[in-house]
Order: sequence, then structure tokens, then C-alpha cells
Amino acid sequence: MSKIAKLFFVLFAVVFVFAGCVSSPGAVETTEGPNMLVNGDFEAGQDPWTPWIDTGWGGAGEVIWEDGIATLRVDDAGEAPWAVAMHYKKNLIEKDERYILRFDAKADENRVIRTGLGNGLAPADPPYLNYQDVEITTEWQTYEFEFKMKFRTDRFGRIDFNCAANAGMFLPEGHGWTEEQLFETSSATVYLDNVELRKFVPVEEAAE
Ligand SMILES: [Ca+2]
Repeated sequence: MSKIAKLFFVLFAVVFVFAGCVSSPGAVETTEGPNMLVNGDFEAGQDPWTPWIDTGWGGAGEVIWEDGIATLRVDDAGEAPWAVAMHYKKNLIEKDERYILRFDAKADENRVIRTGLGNGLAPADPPYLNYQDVEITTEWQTYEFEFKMKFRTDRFGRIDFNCAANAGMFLPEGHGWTEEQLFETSSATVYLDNVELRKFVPVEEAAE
């Protein structure tokens, strides 16, 4: 082996070993922890969910917790998705941790609702789980969204289900909704069930 070949060989060996050391600690396997929500299945009625009917944005309607589901009746969709909404407050969302929000939803007509999880204070604040415009149908289906908390730990993370007027600006790319369709379906009653918020935890911790 020439001197140069030897030098490359050593260099490659060093890089290879170093790469191995760096990559292995990040490989902690995680799994979903327990549901952080109380009464996410609505079997106990309303508590601790809160309704939000925003008359300032032209909203009218009612959130009804009966028969083990949450029903959002929209009498007037107003001018914003949150004009008729439902919240779950005070979720501890920890910096750098990963979470999954999962729920079942359907409506009286195919329509779009908006969900998200943030501090719930100012609309301009970046949400922790970015706003999601979710296409729901007349059949129950399960929807889920994962996110990593990029901001400082917050004990007041709020889950929003915004079920009124929605211009669809957070729909996935390539969706087929027209402005007119979004408008025409924005008053369709929405039904929600089995809401879960789970933090990803190391597999070993979950087994304990
Ligand atoms: Ca239920």
C-alpha cells in the first residue's frame, strides 16, 4: 500500500467509527404513551371540554355532548373557522417531545374542519401542531396528526376543533375543493369522538 493509500484507509476508518458513535444514541425506539385527555370519548358528557361560539365573527350554533359523542351544530358559519368551535385546554406540551393527536369525525355532508394545538392566546402565535384543514365525510373515520414541540414547554396547550366557515387555506396541496363548495358545506353538523393526545415515550418506559 502506498503512503497515500494508507492515509486514506486510516481516514476512512476514523470517519466510519465516528459516524457509528454519533448515530447510535439517537436510535431510542419510541411508542405512543397513554391518552393525556380525560373524557376524550365523551362518555362522561362535556367535562372538561369547552364550547366556543364566536358571535363577533358571526357564528351561531351549539356544542352538544350527548350519547358519547360531541356534536357541533352550526346555525351560522360566520366568517371564520373558530366561529363555532370546541376546545380542550391545559395540555402539558414539552419542548422537543413528539405527540400525536387522533380523533374520529364525521358530518352531515362532506366538509372541511380545522384542527390544531397551540397556546390559544393570539392567532398570530405559531401553533405547536400547525393548523390542519381536515376533509371529513358522512362516515366515521379516524384522523391523526403527529408533531414535535419546537417551542418552550407550555402547560396550557389547547386543542381546537374549528367547525365553521373555512376557506381551506390549510388543505393539503392538490385538494379538489372550490371556494363555493367550502362555503356551501360550512354549516353541516360535525360529530367528534375518541379524541386522543399521546406523547411518544421510549419503548422501555411504556412497558413499565
Ligand atoms: Ca364515545
